Amino acid sequence: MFKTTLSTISRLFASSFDPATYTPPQGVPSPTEEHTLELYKFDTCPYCRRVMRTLNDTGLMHRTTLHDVRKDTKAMEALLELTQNSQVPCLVISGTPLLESKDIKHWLLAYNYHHQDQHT
Ligand SMILES: N[C@@H](CCC(=O)N[C@@H](CS)C(=O)NCC(=O)O)C(=O)O
Repeated sequence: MFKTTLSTISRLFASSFDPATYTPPQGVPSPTEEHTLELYKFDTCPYCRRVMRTLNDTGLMHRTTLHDVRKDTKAMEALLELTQNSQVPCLVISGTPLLESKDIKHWLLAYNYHHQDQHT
């Protein structure tokens, strides 16, 4: 019932996105399972801020490890190793990188939908 209501609200306020029927891009872990979450970002990046807002809104922030690629050279090296690219934001889901803020946001909303009882 609660999930149905949430799904309806999110459909109304987040255009056509529905966390209940979301399927991740190929090779990206399913949000229905438990995962470790890491976010590579930097503070003035607007796309990173969008993802940070989603982490805050969903309550997932406290269980996400943040890496600032502008403050931590080791973090930038790790990002380059993972993606062969310096693009942020990059969400690393149990070791698998996901780029593009919109895709990251959708994955997080779906993850929150399936795990909200565990982290609130
Ligand atoms: N379409 C991407 C854009 C991300 C983007 O442009 N990020 C910039 C920082 S604001 C970046 O990482 N630039 C460095 C690079 O691409 O190597 C998204 O929505 O995530």
